[in-house]
Amino acid sequence: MEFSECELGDKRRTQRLISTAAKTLAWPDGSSTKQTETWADCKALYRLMDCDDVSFQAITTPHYERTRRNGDAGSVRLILNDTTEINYGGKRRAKGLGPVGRNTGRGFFLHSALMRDPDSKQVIGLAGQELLYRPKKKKPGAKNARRRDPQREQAVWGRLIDQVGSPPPGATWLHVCDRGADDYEVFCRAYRQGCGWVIRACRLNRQVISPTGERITLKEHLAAQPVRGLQTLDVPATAKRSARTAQLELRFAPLSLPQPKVTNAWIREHAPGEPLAMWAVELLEVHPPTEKERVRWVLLTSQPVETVEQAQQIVDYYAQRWAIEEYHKALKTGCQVEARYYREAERLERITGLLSIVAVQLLRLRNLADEQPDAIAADVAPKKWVETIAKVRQGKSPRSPRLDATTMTLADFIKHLGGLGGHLGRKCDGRPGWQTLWCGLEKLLLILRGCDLAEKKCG
Ligand SMILES: [Mn+2]
Repeated sequence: MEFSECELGDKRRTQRLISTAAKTLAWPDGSSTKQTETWADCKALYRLMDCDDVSFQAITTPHYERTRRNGDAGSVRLILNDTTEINYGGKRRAKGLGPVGRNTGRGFFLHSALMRDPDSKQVIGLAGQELLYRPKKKKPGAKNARRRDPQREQAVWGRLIDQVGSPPPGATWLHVCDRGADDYEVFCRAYRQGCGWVIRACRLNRQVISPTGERITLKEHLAAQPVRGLQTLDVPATAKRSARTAQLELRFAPLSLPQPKVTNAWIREHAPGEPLAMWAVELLEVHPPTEKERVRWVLLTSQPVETVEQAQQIVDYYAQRWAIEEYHKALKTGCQVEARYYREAERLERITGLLSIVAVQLLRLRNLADEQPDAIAADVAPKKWVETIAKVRQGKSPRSPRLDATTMTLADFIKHLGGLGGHLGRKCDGRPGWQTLWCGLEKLLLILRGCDLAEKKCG
């Protein structure tokens, strides 16, 4: 279904893409030769990945278009934007790749917009993506000249917002972005598309206009606000610090953002005449262990924030940004996008297009198990999968010795799928990780094929 609307210049190519995607889903972390199984299939896949009509955009656009139709009047959808680097390593000999990492790796960047329903927490799909290369040498010039440059790397945030476009009538789309997107042009582009935003502020010393018309810095404006709430946050341990519970103060205020002094041609032509009205929400840790470790989120949003509940809603929207980091993991760890051995950048781009949509499906399956653990698995996953899991894993779980496909919950289904992939399922093991799940899926599909063959022979 995901690929049937692709315009690749030939119906047979579309068919080939569909069958390739099905095989990739069955073995997401296999290399192309493993996924195709026969030499003829493999050659056909290589030929497909060699076609000029089969571009990254041609493979992925129908999926984006379907995602963008989502959202009834009155509904809210988050569009989580972020960039990840696809790094094939420094030793990779492939034509056309650019520098990534600290200029030691070779590859490209993938900037994605993932749509999510903030209430059901369901990932809907990708609303747009752009693949980009970092120029070999950094352009010389002063900071201001770089800010005027329409080709600067930061411009991708705005371009993707335009690619995603406007929401259906009555629906609210909120672009959720990290500090990389704190740029006047990004706000303007979202505003012009009729979209809202929740963007973490990067520069706290930027000039804003307070409701009384004063020009002050964002930092000063927030410091002048009363504390509106207190909350705690569990900060997990890392290699450098121990875990702690942070005490946070909540502040919020309306403001407007004036056009910056350093502009570019697009801003001069398209920016609204008056300063952009928005709200700021701040979470500030009161007693941090050191100044460097202080938790501080300053979020700029188009949504009115007049009550503590509304402020917490904005914080919750921003916290849902982790889903795009999960998506990147599904793409890299689950689908092994960086372990594809084509020799030309164009071919690597095409396979990345295919895998980026497969990764959405994988992420969706695991999220569903997290959010609706008690849902009946047979309603969501293919019935045959559930029946087979129930048979194969019969008696493997001491607490529920009898497995019944009609009553098996989604949480149990994922647990047993992880079990097939080698997850021990002890309390200390947590939930199965990406790789374990795909191992389990791979085995399950092999079992299903065996069953199919046996049925054909006997029947
Ligand atoms: Mn980022």
